[in-house]
Amino acid sequence: MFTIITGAQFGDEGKGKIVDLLAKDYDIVARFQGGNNAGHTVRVGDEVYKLHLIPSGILLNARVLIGPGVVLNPEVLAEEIAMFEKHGIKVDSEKLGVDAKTSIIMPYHVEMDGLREESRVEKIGTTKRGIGYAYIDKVARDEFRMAELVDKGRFLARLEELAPQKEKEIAALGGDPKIVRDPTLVERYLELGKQFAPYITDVSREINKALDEGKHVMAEAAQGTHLDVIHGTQKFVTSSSTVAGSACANLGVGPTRVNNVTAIVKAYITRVGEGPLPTELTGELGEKLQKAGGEFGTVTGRGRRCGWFDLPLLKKAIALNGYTEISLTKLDVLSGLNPIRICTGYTFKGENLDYPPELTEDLAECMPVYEDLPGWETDLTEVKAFEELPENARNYVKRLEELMKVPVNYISVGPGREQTFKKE
Ligand code: 2SA
Ligand code: GDP
Ligand code: MG
Repeated sequence: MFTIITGAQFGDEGKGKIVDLLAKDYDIVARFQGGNNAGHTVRVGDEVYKLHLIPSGILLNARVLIGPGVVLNPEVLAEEIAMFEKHGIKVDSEKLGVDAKTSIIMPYHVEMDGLREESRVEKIGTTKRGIGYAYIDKVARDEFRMAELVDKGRFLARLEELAPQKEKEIAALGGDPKIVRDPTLVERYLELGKQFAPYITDVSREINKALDEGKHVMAEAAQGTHLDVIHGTQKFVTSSSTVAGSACANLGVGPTRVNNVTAIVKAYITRVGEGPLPTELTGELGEKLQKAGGEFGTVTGRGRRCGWFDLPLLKKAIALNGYTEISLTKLDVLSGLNPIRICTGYTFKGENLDYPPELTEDLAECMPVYEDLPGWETDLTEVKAFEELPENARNYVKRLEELMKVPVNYISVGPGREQTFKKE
């Protein structure tokens, strides 16, 4: 069985939590794109794990894989492994595999991301983790791959080949070209390479073999559908493809093998960084949602912008991903709000739209049209079954389901593993 899980909005829908919850039924969980711009939070009891690279299936028995479409900062991977070992969770090569072709984020990529973002008049609001520049080098065929990181001879030869060009690029952005061949950084990367050598694997081969043997494999996306580099709200997007089809291409698994495509959908919407968000709530209500939902970037700590549920954007996400089921998260955060609004369409240049316009600049001009539903006061965080929800909360979920036309399987009412139940 092959399941792909993606975020249906702008990221931070609670992918980490749901992947952790579902991972008990999977033999392999694999990350297929992005890098340490991602922050996936898994809470188990009193422990909170913020994962950037290692898939959120790590806490259960699944083997976890980092695919060749990921951009990997080796220092961050080392920190993550050390963090788990401190918690008594061994992350050896039995548990974790990294593809030989995974692209490496170099210190100069991080530097270039920061310099470019600073110099932009109209910012994107990147996480400044070097993601875009690592992907530029991948596409330009100027990247370091994992196979080079773990082999001193190959690494130094590649550095020799690439350094002159990289030095020019950094200087052009106003940075110090010395970072490219900085001996301390080079030494550190070689050390990390040595540490990671045992983890090298062929992710496509492993997954296809597991599927042939009837095992269960899950692909875990990072960021969200509307941050997709091809289909998202350019230029306010990340540099990888975040939609379900990308899991097949990036992991090297044919589309004929996919069984389920699960959406993680927040009961409202958030966005971190710049770019249009038609239902954005500024002022007191927005702050209230931000506070109640703990809506602060898992990587950067930036406040996330909050808004009402946006159906047109969700319809597009359903089209782009072909979802078979939806896990609805953070329903608890809406307690105490009355009414609760659902954006069912937009007005744009005097017309009514029920689907987002294709261009970002047009989306930025869309005004939401709302349907109001009565709210509820009750705290939902202890609720254990759909029937236990207050009637208005049940009606909100049923109405969303009716509008989305995709069944809701799980409902999440808190960050903990146990704060989840099936809708049935
Ligand atoms: P980048 O760094 O090049 O990928 O930034 C480009 C845009 O993508 C957005 N982006 C994200 N949006 C939501 N969550 C992300 N992860 C972190 C989290 C974000 C954080 O889990 O909270 O801590 O700030 C993420 N990563 C990238 C980014 O905001 C830009 O709009
Ligand atoms: P991801 O990037 O999609 O994995 O999401 P993040 O971890 O960046 O952000 C989601 C945040 O919401 C985390 O702090 C989670 O612990 C928390 N969370 C997840 N599901 C729920 C929920 O149902 N209710 C509440 N209140 N918090 C949740
Ligand atoms: Mg996140």
